[in-house]
Amino acid sequence: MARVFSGVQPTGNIHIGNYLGALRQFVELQNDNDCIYCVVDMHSITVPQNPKELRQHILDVAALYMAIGLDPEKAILFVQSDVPGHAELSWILTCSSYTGELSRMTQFKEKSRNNESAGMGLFSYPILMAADILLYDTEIVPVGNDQKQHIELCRDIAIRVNNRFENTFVVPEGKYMKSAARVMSLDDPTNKMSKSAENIHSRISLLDEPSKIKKSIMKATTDSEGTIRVDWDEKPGISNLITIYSAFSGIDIPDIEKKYEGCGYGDFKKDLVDVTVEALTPIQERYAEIRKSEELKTALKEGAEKANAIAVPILRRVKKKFGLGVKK
Ligand code: ATP
Ligand code: LTN
Repeated sequence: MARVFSGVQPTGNIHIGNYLGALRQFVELQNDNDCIYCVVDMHSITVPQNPKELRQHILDVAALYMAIGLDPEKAILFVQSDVPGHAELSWILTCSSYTGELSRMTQFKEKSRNNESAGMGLFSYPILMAADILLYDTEIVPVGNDQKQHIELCRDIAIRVNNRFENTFVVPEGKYMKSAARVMSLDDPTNKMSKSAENIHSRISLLDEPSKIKKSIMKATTDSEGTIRVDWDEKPGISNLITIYSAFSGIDIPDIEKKYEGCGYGDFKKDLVDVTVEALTPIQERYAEIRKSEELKTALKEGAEKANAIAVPILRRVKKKFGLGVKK
């Protein structure tokens, strides 16, 4: 049994990129591992949030966790700010990090674009993420490919501290999906599908209605060649759609290419709409039930208590190594 930890931000619009790239593996891992999954609300305030909407989005993501099959009896589900150790460890790690390594993070560079008034939270975001992971002696972190650089930074910080104070942290490993680890935007397949992109047809959210799914897929960017085959360099749009088809249907990519030999993009896209709607409908039905139930809040409250019980002794160990505090 390995300790597994991962988190998702409560920023609305959880999309099929988040699901296929990360959330899907959360479910598989919960049967044979000691899993902890968090709604990282403190990460979301790195950009301004409307408090009322944020509270709703926290519950939305937690309900989605359960709707995709995470079971609070098997995995700990909780909200980051309900466990104070995340913020505390984050400061300790801040003092073991370098401004240089943080300024090299591509996510920060993209989001701040050299703007002097870019938030400090955006800059130190990867340190809070490292704290999330190290607070639980995590061994495995299932995430999308886009998080590789943040995981490497977390490992670097853990190793650096261990070199100073032996056996302070467990050094974690990232776990990335083999296929669909990076789902691309439907309107610009050279960029990853993102919650924050302006065009809603660039993504398919897990809670989209069939008519919206259809519109987004039918509008998706392809190319003028007209054959259904994967070629990420020349045909990123259709390659992305085939990958999504494969991930939802469980059919291997070469079999999909064979099945659609001689067919046009229109026919393939129509089938992709059906495959996607079929995969998302049961999730949406469970979501509607869980979101309005009391079971959700109870699960999160119990989850926070269980998470805190694991975090407290680990934080005590870390503080002791650094010589902090006098309370036993
Ligand atoms: P976005 O860019 O859409 O705002 P994010 O990475 O900021 O996404 P999170 O909610 O924190 O959003 O991400 C949850 C998980 O989804 C992470 O493990 C991340 O790696 C993964 N993920 C996000 N976008 C994609 C994508 N397009 N393809 C595959 N995985 C993704
Ligand atoms: N930065 C991550 C979300 C995240 C996370 C974590 C993922 C915050 N803390 C700890 C894994 C482990 C992202 O996906 N954007």
